[in-house]
Amino acid sequence: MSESGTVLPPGQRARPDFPRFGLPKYARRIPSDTKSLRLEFGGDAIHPFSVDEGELGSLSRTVQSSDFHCVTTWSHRGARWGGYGFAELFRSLVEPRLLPSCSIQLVVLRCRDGYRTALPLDDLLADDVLIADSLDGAPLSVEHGAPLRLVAPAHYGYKNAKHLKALEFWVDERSYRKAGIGHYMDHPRGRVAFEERARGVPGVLLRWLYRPMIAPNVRRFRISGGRCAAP
Ligand SMILES: Nc1nc2c(c(=O)[nH]1)N[C@H]1C(S)=C(S)[C@@H](COP(=O)(O)O)O[C@H]1N2
Ligand SMILES: [Mo]
Repeated sequence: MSESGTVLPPGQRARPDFPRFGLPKYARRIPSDTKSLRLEFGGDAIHPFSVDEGELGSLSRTVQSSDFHCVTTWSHRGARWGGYGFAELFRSLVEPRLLPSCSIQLVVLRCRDGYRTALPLDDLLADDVLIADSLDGAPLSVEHGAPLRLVAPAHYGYKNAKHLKALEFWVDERSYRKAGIGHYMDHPRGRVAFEERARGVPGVLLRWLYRPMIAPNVRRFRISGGRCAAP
């Protein structure tokens, strides 16, 4: 976890606000349901199941402050997230449903706006990874991924999936990686400290490519008076 007051990771610049952001394709996609606390669990390594508010509420809550780093080089410092620790959620809900002689390598995160990304299970088991439902003491807003989002501070923003719908636990990553060439942007890990901005392209180079895109994209993602439709 990188706390305010420390040096920013390579190539990042702080901005005072915390804009709604993402790939342009998702700018106008607000999920029709941003309220129900339902999460689905699947993938080839577990017995599928789903949880609702009640089961989530039985897990212990945690609060954590961390910096948020978008791959396009903007960072928002000192966000205070509240929610459920991923590791505890995994140990108490997922591990008991693990299929015999299966080990999990990859977790695919699917979102209610159609967005998806993936991380190795080991990265998600870090202490500072949360399934968050609050930000800075208030319920998570639609802008920031209501009702539930992933918070993985050591990973770029694009791994911090908003509007979570399902988590899939896979034995290996073949089925995910072969799913399209569009995935070249999605680095298998996307660690901020190592500037893993994208697969196959040096992170340093992408800084210069991405920076001019920030301002227009922040405008594109601004939610103003009902212009966003359900997907
Ligand atoms: N469902 C969903 N999650 C998403 C995205 C998205 O478009 N849809 N964009 C990602 C990107 S690129 C970033 S930088 C962060 C932005 O989070 P914010 O809108 O809370 O600033 O969300 C990430 N998670
Ligand atoms: Mo991002």
